Amino acid sequence: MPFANFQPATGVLGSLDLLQISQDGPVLHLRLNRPAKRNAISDSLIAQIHTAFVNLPENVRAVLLSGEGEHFCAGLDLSELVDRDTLGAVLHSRGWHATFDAIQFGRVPVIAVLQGAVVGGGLEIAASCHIRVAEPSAYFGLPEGQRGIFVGGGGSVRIPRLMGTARMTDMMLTGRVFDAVDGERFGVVQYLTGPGQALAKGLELARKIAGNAPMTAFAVMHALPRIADQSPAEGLFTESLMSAVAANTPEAKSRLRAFLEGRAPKVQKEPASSLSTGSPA
Ligand code: 1HE
Repeated sequence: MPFANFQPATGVLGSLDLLQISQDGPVLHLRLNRPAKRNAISDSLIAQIHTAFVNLPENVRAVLLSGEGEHFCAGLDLSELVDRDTLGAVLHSRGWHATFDAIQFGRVPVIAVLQGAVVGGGLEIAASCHIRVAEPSAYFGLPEGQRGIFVGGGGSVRIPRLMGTARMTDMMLTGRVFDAVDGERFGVVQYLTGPGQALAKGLELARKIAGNAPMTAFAVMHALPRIADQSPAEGLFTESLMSAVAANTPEAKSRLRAFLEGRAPKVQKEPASSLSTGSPA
């Protein structure tokens, strides 16, 4: 258990043998647990990730997603790819979409903690999370181009929204791999930490996020990306509806009252920290 106080999950979540899941209060830590295969995503692993995200305990408010071992995730388990026919391949890709949608459009924000290889489907799962924290060892690649295949786990939709279509095109055509510093520069990584510090930083962020009003988490996760896909006029209209819904929750009213009565913290600059540089994006 990398964190003191975290208790191993029980029930459905405890039965998933390719994941290690533990929980401390509102924060759930989900680790990909196939380090001998560099956490390559097999059919069983993708199914278990889906099961985990659609069965999060009611009291969970934030999830930390990390990979066991030196690499976050080596992407698709290539040993399972060769025997699939065309329909099987389409259905396989749709299964990945369902799983990564369950992450991106689930109930609670997910923070990915990245180290070593974040490649292929590993970058696709990281892109479906809401915040990415990286160790200096993290590196990013899309070897699909070199393997003669294409992304199939939502990468063509999510990755350009982080780094831009031109950078993704370059990665796929030339096999370009970039490091954690460029990952932050290109908008894939929001926090780049010192060595061995990303999990702690991820946990700190998860605890902060878990303290937010659930409606705010919902609005950020569900309204924000949809508004980004809408025309400006539709986006502004959706924003008005979402902001009215959020402002009318009892929790928003009590938080606003607390500020007006001097009981809530003011907005403050973060203290300079050696642990993290926040990306300007
Ligand atoms: C794997 C996989 C895998 C490792 N599928 N078995 N992804 C890739 O093209 C990345 C392929 N992997 C690598 O380039 C390297 O393994 C790593 C850079 C990630 C790590 O290198 P290293 O030296 O630490 O490990 P290794 O010795 O290469 O691998 C250890 C074992 O993991 C080895 O198995 P073993 O039985 O010989 O010990 C590897 O075969 C196995 N392994 N990666 C299967 N990916 C929905 S579409 C998504 C499309 C994609 O994701 S394409 C990208 C696929």
